[in-house]
Formats: sequence, C-alpha cells, structure tokens
Amino acid sequence: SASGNKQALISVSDKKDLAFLGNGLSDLGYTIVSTGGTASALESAGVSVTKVDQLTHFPEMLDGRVKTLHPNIFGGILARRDQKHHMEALNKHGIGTIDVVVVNLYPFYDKVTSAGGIEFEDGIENIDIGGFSLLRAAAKNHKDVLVVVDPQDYPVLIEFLKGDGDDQEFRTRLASKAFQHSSSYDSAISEWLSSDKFPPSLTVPLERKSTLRYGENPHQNSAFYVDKRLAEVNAGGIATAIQHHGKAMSYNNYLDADAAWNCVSEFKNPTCVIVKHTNPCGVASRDDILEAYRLAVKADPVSAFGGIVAFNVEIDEALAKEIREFRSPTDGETRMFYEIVVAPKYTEKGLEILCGKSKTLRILEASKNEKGKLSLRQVGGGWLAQDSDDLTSQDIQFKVVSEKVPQESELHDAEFAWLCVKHVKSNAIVIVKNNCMLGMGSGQPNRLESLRIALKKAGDEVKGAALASDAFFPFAWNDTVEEACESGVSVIAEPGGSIRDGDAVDCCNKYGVSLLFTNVRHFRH
Ligand code: 93A
Repeated sequence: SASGNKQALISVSDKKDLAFLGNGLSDLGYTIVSTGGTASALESAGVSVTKVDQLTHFPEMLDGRVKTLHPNIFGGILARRDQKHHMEALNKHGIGTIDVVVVNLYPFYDKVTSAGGIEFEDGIENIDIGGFSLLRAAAKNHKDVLVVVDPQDYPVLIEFLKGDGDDQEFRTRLASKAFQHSSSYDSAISEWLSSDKFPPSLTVPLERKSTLRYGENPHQNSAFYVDKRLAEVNAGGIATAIQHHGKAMSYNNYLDADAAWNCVSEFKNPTCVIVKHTNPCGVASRDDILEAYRLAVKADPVSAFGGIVAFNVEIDEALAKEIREFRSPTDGETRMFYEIVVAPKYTEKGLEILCGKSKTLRILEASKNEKGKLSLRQVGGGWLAQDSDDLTSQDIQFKVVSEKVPQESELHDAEFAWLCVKHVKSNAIVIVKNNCMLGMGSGQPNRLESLRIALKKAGDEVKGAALASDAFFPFAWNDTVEEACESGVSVIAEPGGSIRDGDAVDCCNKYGVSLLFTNVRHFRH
C-alpha cells in the first residue's frame, strides 16, 4: 500500500465487538481506515485509525450520503493483484490496496419494520449505498480481499489472518455471505417501496442452517433454511429454537415440532400438547402441569408414543421426572417414548433429568412465534402465500344459535376445542371436556369419518363434552350433526355458513344440544 502497511477498511452500523476487531487487526499490523462514526468508536476503544477523508481528500458530504464512494477507496479494493496494469494504475494514482473490508449496512429492515413504523424520508435515508457497494466490490474481488458482513465472523477472520496458510474456500464463503446479505437487503427495499400491504413481492432471504440426514424419506436429500430476516428481528419460532440435547433434528422432526410448538403457544394456562405427524393428538390445560401432561398422554397413548411433547411452561425437576418415568396408560408398564420435547425454558435440574432419559431425545428450547408472518407453501412450479392464521379466542365470538344456551363450563370447553381444532388437519373434529382433549379426527376426506374417529377415541367420556369442527357441516340429519348429538355431546362449535345451517339448528334443538357459530373457518389442508 501507499503507507507500506496492509490496510483494512471498517465501516459499520452495528458497533458491536469493534474493540476486539480493531485491536486484532492492529496487532496484525493493519492500518485501519474508517468512516466517521466507526472511527470515533474505534478511537474510544484505543485503536488508532485513518479517516477515509485522508484517503479520498474529500470530506464526508451530503449528510453522509457520500463517504466512501471514491476511486481511492474502490480502486484499492477492486484492483486485480495479478494484473500488472491494475497495480501500475494504483501506483500512478497513489492508491494503496485494501485487503480486508468489514462492513455492515444501515439497518434498513429493522428500521422499516420497527414498532410504530417509520417516516418515508427516514426509510429512504436508511438505504445504504456506499457500504453496500464496498461489500459487493470486496466480495467480487474475494480472491484477494476478505469481506466480513457479520460481527459473528470477527473471531474467525482474526484467526484466519493469524494463520500462515491461505484458504480460498474461506474467502469464497465470506463473499457468498456478503452477496447473500446484499441481495436480501435490496429485496427488503424493493418490497418496502412496492407496497406495505398484501400481497408482497416475495424475496425471502434464506440461509442454510443445516443439511439434514434425509428428507421425509431416506431416499430424499434435504436441508433446513432459516429466514434470516425473521431471525435478525428475533421473531422466534422453531427455526431458531436451541437444541440442548439429542440426535440431530430430522425433516419430519422440524415439521412436527413446529406443529406442537404453534399449538401449545395458543394457550394461556399451563398446557401440554402432544403431536404425532403434525396433528395434536393430546392436549390438556391444568394448573398442575404434571396432571396436564398425564391427561395429554391419556387422550391417545398409542399415538403419543414416539410423538412430540410440547409445554408452554418451564420444565422443572418434577415435570422432567414425570416425563422420564410416566408409563403408557395402555399397559401401565412401557415407559413413554418421545422424539422431541419442546418448552420455552428448563431449570438446570429439569434439563439434566431429561437428558438422562435417552441419548436420542431431542430437547428444544423455543421462543414464541411472532404473529403477522407470511405462510408459504410450495406447489409444482410455484408458491402459495397467505397471512398466517393468527386468530386467537379473543378474536372469536361464539354465537348461540340453538334453544339451549351452554353453561359457562361448556362454553369454556367449546373455546378450548376451538383452539385445538385450528391445529388439526382438515377435516378436523375435536372433542374436549374440562380443558382436556378427549379425542380428535383429522385429515379425513369426509367429515363424518373424522367425527367417528374422534368419537371412538373419546369413548364413554364424550357425554357432556364439547365438540368443535374446523368447517361447517354440509349435512345435519342422518349425518354429522345428528351422530354428534346422539353421542351425547352437550355443545357443538362450528363456523356456520352452510345452506343447511337451519337443519343443524333444528337437529341440535331436537337433541337439546347447544350450537355455537363462530363465523370463522380454520381449514388446514
Ligand atoms: O450513505 S452511504 O450510503 N454513503 C457512503 O458512502 C457510505 N460508506 C459507508 N453510507 C455509507 N457507509 C455506511 O456507513 C456503512 O455501510 C456503515 O453502515 C455506515 C457507517 O458509518 P459511520 O462509520 O459513520 O457510523
């Protein structure tokens, strides 16, 4: 370089770990070139810096819109070290090479998605131009320039520079990360400008989190991707859950854990949900979470075996012991076996006991999914996008349309069944009594079959229970509604909206059953 030293350019919005980075690079003999705010932060951490304006001979201008955009900076990054005429051009103009570029951009996505929103002008000012160009220039010339966009990579950068060997793969990986960042950055801007309403122009920035052993079946390759933007704003969900123990998560594990976590997160009271093949097959709420757990298993012990257990409360020693020891109600002997346990928290002792249950048991700590997210599904050659189904029981009114008015406890059970049925594949029927699922029927192409499965699982306990259906009943007499009434349920909750709603009302009146219309459908195809 012109100064004879190797140069590193640092220009960052996120000033995290700057002292570590600055000192690390200085110790390795780098001259550090920096923009205004970054330079101040480095100086106050005791790192000496050269300001960009000393290289560009221009002040940072236009309120910072033009800081680094100059041939003396970009020449030093983009020159091909193996091209004689490139190096001669640098020499001729007194430009030194820049071999390390550390940039992170104005936090555009955070700003435009921040609570309360942001003025349009503010959004515009948060569009990073110079930093963005630095990133792309350095990434283009990654053969000779190291580019770092993520503060988490500072330690590996320093380690790499300390080593004597070179590793093109490392350089390429950093470059790929930089382009991935710039591409999702621009996508966010384009989405913001195009519209703030649905439907969005879709550009989801995905980062491969892991390669999975296989997909839904062993002959299918598979990987797991996190939505980087959601991760950056800590939107929660199964993608960012911490795995404390157990075998690596599989493709099906992710699907099932997601289903269990989404369902259990619906409930305010201490609740246990057991999921098998994405369907909740046991759900119970109790002040005593141990009892909730036992009841959730009891709803369908055969299905619960090998399933996923989720809680919306911390797992402590007592609960962990219960999960470890509880024996299947089918024979009173076999210890229950699970693929995964998910909870928002674990006590130290609770975690220790669960880890001792089995080597393979996956133990996940998840944080609650933020609402208002987009739900995407693939079809041949395209994607379907929709708002996620975020309605809660507070959003739903249960309108009594029968002569019989439900008692408070019956209404409560109907609400509980309604929260469950939302998470069961259509056609979905759920039967609930006393805050506990007694039976469910899922995924049948006809509703009568789902009803019969749910009734069979509920057995004699169905008397006086509440029943919820994810969609309306197209037929009542000699069909679903009448069979439900004959079984002894005391209240039925359904969306309503069928041309034969009148039949459903008449039928419930004949049997003295309460009928509630929610006006909301919860298909899950
Ligand atoms: O407004 S800019 O697009 N113009 C530039 O020339 C420029 N160069 C770097 N923003 C620019 N940057 C960005 O400034 C970096 O990406 C970084 O996020 C930020 C650091 O500014 P400071 O060091 O003053 O805090």
